[in-house]
Amino acid sequence: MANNLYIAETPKEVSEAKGLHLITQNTPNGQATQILLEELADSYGTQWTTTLINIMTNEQKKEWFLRLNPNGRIPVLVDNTQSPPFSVIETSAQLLYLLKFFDKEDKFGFKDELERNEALQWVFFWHGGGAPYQGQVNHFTRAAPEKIPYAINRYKNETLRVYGVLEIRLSGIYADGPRDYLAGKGKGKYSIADIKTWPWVKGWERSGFTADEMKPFPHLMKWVDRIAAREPVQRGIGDKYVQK
Ligand SMILES: N[C@@H](CCC(=O)N[C@@H](CS)C(=O)NCC(=O)O)C(=O)O
Repeated sequence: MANNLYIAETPKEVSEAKGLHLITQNTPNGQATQILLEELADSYGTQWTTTLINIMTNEQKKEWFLRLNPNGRIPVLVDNTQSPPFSVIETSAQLLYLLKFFDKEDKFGFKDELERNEALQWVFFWHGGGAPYQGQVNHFTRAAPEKIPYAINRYKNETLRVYGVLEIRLSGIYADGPRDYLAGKGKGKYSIADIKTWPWVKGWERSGFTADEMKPFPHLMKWVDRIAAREPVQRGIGDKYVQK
């Protein structure tokens, strides 16, 4: 198959990248893939290169970008070790791709099929039921040209509701007691389910929620701190991904 992913306008650092290449911006969606790459680097020495773009300039709507992701959104992960190079769109699909090809020991996934499915359940839950709603909170509270109370309340309430779902899960109130992570037996194991969800939930304050509004979610708040303490997580949201 011919390689039609790259054209003359494609930035050279993208078209000439040799291995894994991530095109990202340091947003919650970008951070999910950034964090897993940093985790894989620590566990396996995985290497990749990164292009930072600024979505405010609409770089992601240009043809060179749409060839990599017709959806015109970051992040995009291109695997240039495949022939032809293989582009992966959507954060959750990127996490699954990285698990499949770069996490041979299932450190961030599971060998057991039921645990593996459990991780998928929480990845899908956040991909479809969390991120889009908290994203709308951010839009209507920070970016919208007018403040529309109906929209702000609707998306804030739905985001609080899904925080409540995570709290039920982590508190184990209807199961076997508290757990440390979203998926896995017993107290769970840190996995792509947490990596997908955490970059959004950790931004509760930035999304305009108050400490009072977060009070009903003590297990969720502890989970936020537990994951924040990981060094690769700090790198995955850190300076390296901030455009200078
Ligand atoms: N479902 C997508 C969402 C990606 C997304 O919404 N990216 C945002 C930044 S967080 C973006 O690129 N926005 C710019 C735009 O929509 O033009 C994913 O999980 O990758």
